[in-house]
Amino acid sequence: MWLNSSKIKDILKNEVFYCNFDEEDSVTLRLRSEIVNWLGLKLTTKQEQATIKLEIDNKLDKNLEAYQIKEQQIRGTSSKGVLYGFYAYLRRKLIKLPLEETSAPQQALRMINHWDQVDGTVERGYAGKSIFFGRFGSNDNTDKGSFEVKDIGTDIFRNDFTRLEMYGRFLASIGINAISLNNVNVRGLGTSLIISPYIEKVSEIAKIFSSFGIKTFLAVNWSAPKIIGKLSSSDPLECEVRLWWSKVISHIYQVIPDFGGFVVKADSEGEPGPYQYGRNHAEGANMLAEAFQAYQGLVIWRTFVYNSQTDWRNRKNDRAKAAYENFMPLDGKFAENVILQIKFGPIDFGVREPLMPLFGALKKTNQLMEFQITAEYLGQQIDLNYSVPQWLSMIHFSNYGQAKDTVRDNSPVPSNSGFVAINNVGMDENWCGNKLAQANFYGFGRMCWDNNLNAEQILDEWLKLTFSEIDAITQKKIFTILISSNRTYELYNAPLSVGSMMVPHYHYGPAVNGYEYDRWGAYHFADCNGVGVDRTVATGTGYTSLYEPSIAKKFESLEEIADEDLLFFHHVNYNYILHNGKTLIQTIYDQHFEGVSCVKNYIKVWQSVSGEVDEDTYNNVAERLNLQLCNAQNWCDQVNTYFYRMSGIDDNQGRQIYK
Ligand code: GCV
Repeated sequence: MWLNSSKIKDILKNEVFYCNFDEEDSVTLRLRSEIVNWLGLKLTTKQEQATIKLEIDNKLDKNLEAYQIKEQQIRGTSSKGVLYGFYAYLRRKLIKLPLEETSAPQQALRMINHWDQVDGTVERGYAGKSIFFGRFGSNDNTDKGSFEVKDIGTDIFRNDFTRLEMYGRFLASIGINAISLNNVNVRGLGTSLIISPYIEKVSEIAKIFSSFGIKTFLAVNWSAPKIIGKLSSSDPLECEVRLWWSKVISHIYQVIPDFGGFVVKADSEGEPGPYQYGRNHAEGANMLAEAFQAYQGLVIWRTFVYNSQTDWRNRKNDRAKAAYENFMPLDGKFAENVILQIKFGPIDFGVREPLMPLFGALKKTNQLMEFQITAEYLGQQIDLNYSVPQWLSMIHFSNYGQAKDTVRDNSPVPSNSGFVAINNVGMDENWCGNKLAQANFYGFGRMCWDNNLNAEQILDEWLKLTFSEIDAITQKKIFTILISSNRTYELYNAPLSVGSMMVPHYHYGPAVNGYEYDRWGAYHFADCNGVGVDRTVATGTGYTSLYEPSIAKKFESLEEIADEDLLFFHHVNYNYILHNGKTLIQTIYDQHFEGVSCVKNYIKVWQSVSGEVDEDTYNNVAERLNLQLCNAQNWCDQVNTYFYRMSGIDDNQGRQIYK
């Protein structure tokens, strides 16, 4: 990963650190341990012997997480600020930037979610087994497409605290300050993580993260009162249900005094929720919030609520509208310690989706914007996909103001707002399955801290830190591949934002009609004349009206909409001429052939770095690039053949389409 301790040790071997902390807490102890134990460097108690001084200065900034680096001095508003300053200092040293920086995070909550399950599997995980759960030593990737959790009957925790300490360090070094450990689909034994004897074990993990300035959260099953409390109901307005939750929460705080709170997926994809009792989501969330109030705990409530029993026959049904329709009427009704966790797009982390219209529209509700680092729909860490450019385009999209600001400014308690992402790590040797997928993990943290960094800067930093031993030309080659990889993936995937043409459930590889007649609400409506989802007010589902009028007008109008957003909003004929001057069908063909040729080019470029990067990395990426080429070719062939058969229109360049 990006923190090479032997390299850092080498650069700093002549330095002597001095820590001036009036009060010691777990973070200051961690800082000392990072210097002495992790890096093996010198720490003195005598100021005059020091060459680098670490100190807390509570007047430094309004923001408690801020830091300042000035030559050989690292100051923070709090111990957490010093910790962030310390890692920033290492970063600047490693990539040879001037030792001058004053910085504070732009998003208050910078959170990682895990979809890890107590049997050691990871839902949508592509880097081996869970780092938290499962038996020690088991290192195979069990993602075979079945997400049933099996009770394993013995200790459900992996107890690999060395790895967790490393993980805490990676997280803190990019500014992450909150983490949830378990899958939001909380099943089987996972439901009991919030009670003894499991919560005591969670506390051991939480202690490690606390020392890195990170609060631990757990995902909960809404029906826990029935399932583990053995009550007859989980109705949020029932006294005995409220009492049950408050007892559970009070016990959690006895065991983990700085526990962060709960993450809740309710009434979503078969998970239980307040709708079962005729209650709305504010009533559900506020009931938990009340129990958390005394402890400053948070309820992070997901808005991924849609009808997963959609009737595909009715073209007015529109899953894209679901979160807005469920949550917009509740704006202002949530307690101050409730935060809505909202996916960045209206469907599900597709390679091209517009910004979810709740951003900018919600004015009185705390918000977190949700991203997916684990590449479920983006090539599953087999295909290269540096996704930071896509994420940045979301946070800078303006619907009543840029999303990065509206998330904070429209949250009544700005400290209860920010960004969150499902991470891509597991027990694999290089943490992410594909070494180059580490760039997304790094990039997410950096984007949360500084919203104004661009994708190139972040990638450049990551490359310089991770591949410090290789020359600038080789670094540039890897840079060129990665910076274009999100666009390349888009080129050979479902065309022009229409989405959802992948193998159902598994979500890797093409299946053009895989979801077309299914219940999940993700359709492309291709016929012999054209393709795309009509979401206009004039003739379609009316989804465009959910945006600010000027944006709505752009999406509604064929003249104004950008080509790449076209099929998300409009159903158009194959002969329709796009802004690029070509017909829709020709654009589909061209993009798919181009996508394949980009991957072929990546393979050539990668071959040219052989001998420059270490052998493990070389082989790891080479193997995956070959798989990516098969995938890209498969997408190209299936999509082009499908649309040729639908339209009967030839490619104007006579390339191979299987007829
Ligand atoms: C954890 C998608 C994924 C599911 C995931 C869900 C969610 O539907 O395919 O695996 O469930 O999103 O975000 O809750």
